[in-house]
Amino acid sequence: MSLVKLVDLPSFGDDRGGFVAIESSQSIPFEIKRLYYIFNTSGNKSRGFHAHINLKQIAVCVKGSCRFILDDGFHREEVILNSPTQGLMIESLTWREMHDFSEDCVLLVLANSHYDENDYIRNYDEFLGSVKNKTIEGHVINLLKCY
Ligand code: T46
Repeated sequence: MSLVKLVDLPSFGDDRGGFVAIESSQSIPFEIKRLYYIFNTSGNKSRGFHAHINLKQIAVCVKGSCRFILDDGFHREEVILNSPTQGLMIESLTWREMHDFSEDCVLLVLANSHYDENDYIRNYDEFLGSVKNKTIEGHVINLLKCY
């Protein structure tokens, strides 16, 4: 299964210009509790390098472009975001890195919970440990279901 899940956002552009309307829990699969945006970026300054324990997010490059790397501890995939009508779903327990920002990039991020520094895993080995624990937990639950 691909790590890169792109969500088509409801787009109502016409000859007056582009137009996208995003509704919480409707056009995106969670309730929006927070949004933030990244701008004034530069191509040689990468960002991210962390995972979240619980947070789910959708990232939309409303202007310009940037390259995302997503990593679930087993696979690593990358995608270039350059469309204001598509959002990249970023699931919990996914390592993310953002590279190659264009100078005009404006990256909007919609999040399903408020800001919590305790939800961040900023060390890659720690991230791999959390993935391993979750995988073992999943196997145990499946085994218990068999009995
Ligand atoms: C993510 C990627 C895509 C806040 O005070 N409130 C907030 O809601 C956020 C997101 C950040 N901050 C503070 C924490 C740092 O002092 O703003 C500063 C910049 O955050 P950070 O270095 O984590 O930014 P990025 O671009 O590396 O990562 C951000 C998000 O933090 C992260 O959740 O998934 O964008």
